[in-house]
Amino acid sequence: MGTIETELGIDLSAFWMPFSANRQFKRSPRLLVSAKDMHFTSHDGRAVLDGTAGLWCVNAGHGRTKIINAVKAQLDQLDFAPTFQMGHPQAFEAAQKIAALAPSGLDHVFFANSGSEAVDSALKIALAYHRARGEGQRTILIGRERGYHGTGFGGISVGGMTNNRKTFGNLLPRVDHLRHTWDLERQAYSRGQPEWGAHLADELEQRIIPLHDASNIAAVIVEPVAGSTGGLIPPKGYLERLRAICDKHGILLIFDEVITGFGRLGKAFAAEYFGVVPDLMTFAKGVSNGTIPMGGVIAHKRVYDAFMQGPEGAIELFHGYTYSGHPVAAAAASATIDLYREEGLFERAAAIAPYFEQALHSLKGLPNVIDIRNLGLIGVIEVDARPGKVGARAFDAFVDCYANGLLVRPAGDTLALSPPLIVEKSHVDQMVGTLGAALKRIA
Ligand code: PXG
Repeated sequence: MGTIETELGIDLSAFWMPFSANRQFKRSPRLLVSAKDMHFTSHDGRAVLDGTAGLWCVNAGHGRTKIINAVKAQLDQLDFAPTFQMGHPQAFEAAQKIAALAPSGLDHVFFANSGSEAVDSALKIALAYHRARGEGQRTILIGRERGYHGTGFGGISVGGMTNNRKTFGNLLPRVDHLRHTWDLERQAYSRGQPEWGAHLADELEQRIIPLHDASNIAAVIVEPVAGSTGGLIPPKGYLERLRAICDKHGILLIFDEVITGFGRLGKAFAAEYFGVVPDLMTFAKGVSNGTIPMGGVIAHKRVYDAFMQGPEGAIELFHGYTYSGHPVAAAAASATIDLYREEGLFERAAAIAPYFEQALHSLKGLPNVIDIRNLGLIGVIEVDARPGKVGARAFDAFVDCYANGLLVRPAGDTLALSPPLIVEKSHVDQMVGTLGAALKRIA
């Protein structure tokens, strides 16, 4: 194996980086070596404003003492304990706190270690739920175009990102997709939820159900706001309609709240923000402020109760992970949720969201910008693709921003901003200023 040296004296060759252009990166690395509050420090000693909360996860900002101390104390107290037919206090405590944040009725928390595991867990719970109720023929899963549900086989099957699907051959059978909800012509530069598009939910009842028959469909899974494929904001009334159609036909509705959970929209969950309560909800990322991997599924009481049948000594759900409810992750989650509450961070996000919206939309008219969309502390700038080079323009803008002290997240030809909820107006000004200058420079 060849070695790739950096100024830091670190060999970069062994790490096969996820979702990355490995060769390009290793020729021109961007290493982050420390972080505090709103900033990273780069390997060449520069402060880099974190415009993306890491990967949408560091919602309370970096290096938060309360969480760090909880993790340290937990490691001293109990480093690991099984949760299969055993238990430890931290998992129960974290589950209580998470359930308390969720809309009423979503009362039971199943732990995984990532968003991808959370999604696969939710899909399996949906299938097992119908079986437990004597409707085992309900096995069809409905996702949506441009959905991202992580990288497990379940997640990429219900997901609708071409690049995640095309390479791997075997996807889950018996999956179908709703169309996505973005329409440049009718929605461009919408502030918050677009007015147009609620009727797109009717496709479930007008095309999908007539094709497969409702009695065969287990669940519909959507991100309330599609994050990774460029911040697609649900049209007004769309999620409500999906909920109504699912109810009418006995289909479970799953919200993938891996990005929208824990304050991103200024409420604990998007379900609360939109006033639409799903049957199952996934979470990850912000649950532990990105410190220790954790994810999971919050199940409605009626879903959980359907499993709690039969002999009491029987295992109700044959599913779980060695690290489900890991004590250190659970301690991190408990401390994180306490911190969100003590500092009123969800309310803070809601309070600064209008300023963020105003600032983002000031970028309208810059070279190649074709759309700007936002909700809560999610902001997305869409640029026109360079002919024959999809994604190149956004990637160049990302590199330019990084060189100028700002981390943004490119995805296709979009640039996403999703700052920690502690963001101040001055940070918003810096983000928009740096991004605007980058868009001009790389035009
Ligand atoms: N569901 C959703 C909605 C997500 O956004 C996952 C599941 C998978 O989570 P894990 O923890 O397995 O990665 C995600 C992950 C980006 C970006 O830049 C988004 C994610 C991950 C990495 C980058 O948009 N979302």
